[in-house]
Order: sequence, then C-alpha cells, then structure tokens
Amino acid sequence: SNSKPSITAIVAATQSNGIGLDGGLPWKLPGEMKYFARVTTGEEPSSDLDQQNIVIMGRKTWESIPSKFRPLKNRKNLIISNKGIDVKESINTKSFNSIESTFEFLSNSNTNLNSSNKIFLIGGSQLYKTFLITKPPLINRILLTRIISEFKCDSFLEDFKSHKSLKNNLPIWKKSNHLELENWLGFKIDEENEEKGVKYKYEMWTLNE
Ligand code: FOL
Repeated sequence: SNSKPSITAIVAATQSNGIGLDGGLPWKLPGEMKYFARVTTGEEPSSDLDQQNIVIMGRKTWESIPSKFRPLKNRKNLIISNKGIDVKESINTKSFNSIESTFEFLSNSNTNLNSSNKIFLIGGSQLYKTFLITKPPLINRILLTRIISEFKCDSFLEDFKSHKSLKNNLPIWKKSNHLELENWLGFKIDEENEEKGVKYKYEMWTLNE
C-alpha cells in the first residue's frame, strides 16, 4: 500500500528539550510513567496480538527499559538497530535494521492490523530526530509531556516547534487544546501535574495537514 502509517511520537522533555541522561531518564516520575503505559497500551489491554498497539523504539531505548518491564507488555515491540537483529525476538518483539524495513513490516501487517491499533514512536533522540526532520515528517502527532523543572540531560528532543513550512514560513506543528488531547486519548487527565515537586503538563501537537 502507498498510504503512510499514522504514527504518534510520545516523549517527556524539559523546557530545553532534555529527554535523557546516561542512557536512561533524568527523572523518576511514576505517575508520568503510568500515563506513558496507559496511552501506549490503550484503554483495553489485550493479550490478543492483533489487538495490540505498536511501540517503535531505537536499540538504546530498548536497552534503557528495565528488564522486568521489557518487552513492554500488551504492546508489539519493534526495535530498530543499525546492526539489525541483535535483540532476542519473541512473540511480541521484532527487530529491524532500518526505518524503511520497519515501515515495510507495518504496511504488510496492515491486513492483520485492526484500524484501531495505534502506532507509537517511543524514542530515543536519534529516531525522534529522523522522524521529525524527514519531509514530510514520519509522525503526524506528538504527545509531549512538558517537564517544567530543569534536569541535567545529555540527550535532547529535536526542536520541532521551530520547524517551518517552506511554502509559507509558518510553524508546521500546532498545539492542540486540552479537550482535543482528552478526546484523542479517550480518557480525562489533569492539565497540570506535580510529583515530588516536579511540575509537568501533558500536551498534544499535530502536523498542520
Ligand atoms: N514518554 C513519556 N511521556 N514518558 C516517558 O517516560 C517516556 N519514556 C520513553 C519514551 N517515551 C516516554 C522511553 N523510556 C519504560 C521505561 C523507560 C522508557 C519507556 C518505558 C517502562 O518501564 N515502561 C513500563 C512502565 C512500568 C511502570 O513503571 O508502571 C510500561 O509498561 O510501559
């Protein structure tokens, strides 16, 4: 098929776009992590593989997930590694040596994919960047958790907010309002959150057509 899959990036980032430190997350925010798990799993977790959402990640992100949580349960885990298959494959874990081969798998498994299956890009910085700077971008939605406190970080999210259309020089990413986010998620959330003195906000950004 020639139709591009609809892919949502999900990421938590500071106001200076910091997302990682020393191969892991710079913070420990259990409530925020619950949000990640709930959103990526979907509201009706299913052990039926054909009903599951897909999470796409780079090899370093795969390695950053604590082994007891890996593969992420009730989700199909797709891992992209330049070296190709170097991740133990299982019923819900598959590895790929390129974005192209990952997309090929997604379009071929389309027949099995329920239209309600969602596809998420869950990191890390290298894949977020490639998916964002490709023209047109390979993702059409970003679920961004904006962490208000600053944390020391050594990996960063591509500054997508500065990306402009070549045609009219207007921003290509548009921030949705809170209701639009809740409608897309299918559940209600607080606009402002705080854990351990760390404030954060759930945002959704979509591609201008
Ligand atoms: N997006 C958001 N919003 N927050 C994140 O922390 C985040 N993290 C990643 C990608 N997008 C994100 C990548 N890093 C787990 C660990 C690290 C990770 C992603 C997931 C993980 O262990 N997830 C379990 C949570 C178990 C729990 O603590 O409840 C999962 O089942 O999803």
